[in-house]
Amino acid sequence: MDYTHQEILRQPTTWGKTLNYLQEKESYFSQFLAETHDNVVFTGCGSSYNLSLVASHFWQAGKQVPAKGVPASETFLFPGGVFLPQNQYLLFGISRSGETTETVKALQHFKDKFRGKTVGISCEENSSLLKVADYELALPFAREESVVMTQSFSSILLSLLFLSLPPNKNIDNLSSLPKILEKYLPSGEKAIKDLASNLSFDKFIFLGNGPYHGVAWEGSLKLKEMSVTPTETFHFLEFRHGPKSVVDEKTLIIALTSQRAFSWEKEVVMEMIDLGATILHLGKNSLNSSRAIEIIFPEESLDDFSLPVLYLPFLQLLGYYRAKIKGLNPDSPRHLTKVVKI
Ligand code: F1P
Repeated sequence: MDYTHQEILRQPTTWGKTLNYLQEKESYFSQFLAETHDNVVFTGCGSSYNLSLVASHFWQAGKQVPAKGVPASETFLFPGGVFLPQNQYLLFGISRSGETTETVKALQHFKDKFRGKTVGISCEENSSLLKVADYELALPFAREESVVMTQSFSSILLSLLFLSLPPNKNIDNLSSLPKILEKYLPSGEKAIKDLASNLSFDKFIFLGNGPYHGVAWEGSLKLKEMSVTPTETFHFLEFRHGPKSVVDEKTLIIALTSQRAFSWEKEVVMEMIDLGATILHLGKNSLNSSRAIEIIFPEESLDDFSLPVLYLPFLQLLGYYRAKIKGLNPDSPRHLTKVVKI
């Protein structure tokens, strides 16, 4: 078993370690959460940017504070579109390595030009990012050998979910996740491996709304990075406005449905089935269609706060098995390195 696969399957254990870490550090977190700020920005590169998209949705919805996720390069190339000089910010820099040039530069530039405090989140304790930041979240137990982000991504997301907990939720909403993931991984992995082996698909479309949209982008990036497969990502209803023209019998749509908008999302999926698409559906409720391969999580405790992170390991496995069936090495993705330094 190569290390990318091992690290994907190790996520129930790593999530348990993450949740323990978060409870231990809760008083430290309250320090930066108490910093005066009227806006929150999450930033990173690649998978860490996708993470920023998910985190920003939960933060605004949970904390009722304006929040956005932006690529690190935007914060210093087009700062006027990200920050306002008169506002006070909490800027989260996300980087597994803590050495990605753009992300370190994003925090340095912000500290020079704008008002507020910075929080660095990394798996590397002595990294440049954590040295630049005012506050830090270090997750060394989520380190990985894989070039692409797997357990590091889901562990950092779990941490940001914890920090964004709305008043009506507590860590109990997250503490059941390791056991639930452990329960579904074996059957989910088999379904994903079978589907990934179907070489008739030549188009892969990821659909996700709200907090699932950043997860859709991450699943799309995993498939692209590991298996060198062109992919696209949309919000469900956006897919009707033109992009659906590509749908045919060779199209696989990866539908990450929600609880809140399931009826809207199901309508789009059924339309695409009529156009010939096959569906990989991750959700809480079944589509009840023979054209959908489904991994359903019916647990009462799961909702739109906890389901997005639960979908991740299965999306990672799709990229992993697609790479394997194409004779590629997921541990060494084409053209990629673990860190981009410029
Ligand atoms: C960011 C990143 C990854 C990408 C690849 C290269 O790394 O762009 O998102 O998948 O591994 O590095 P980091 O800033 O999170 O260390």
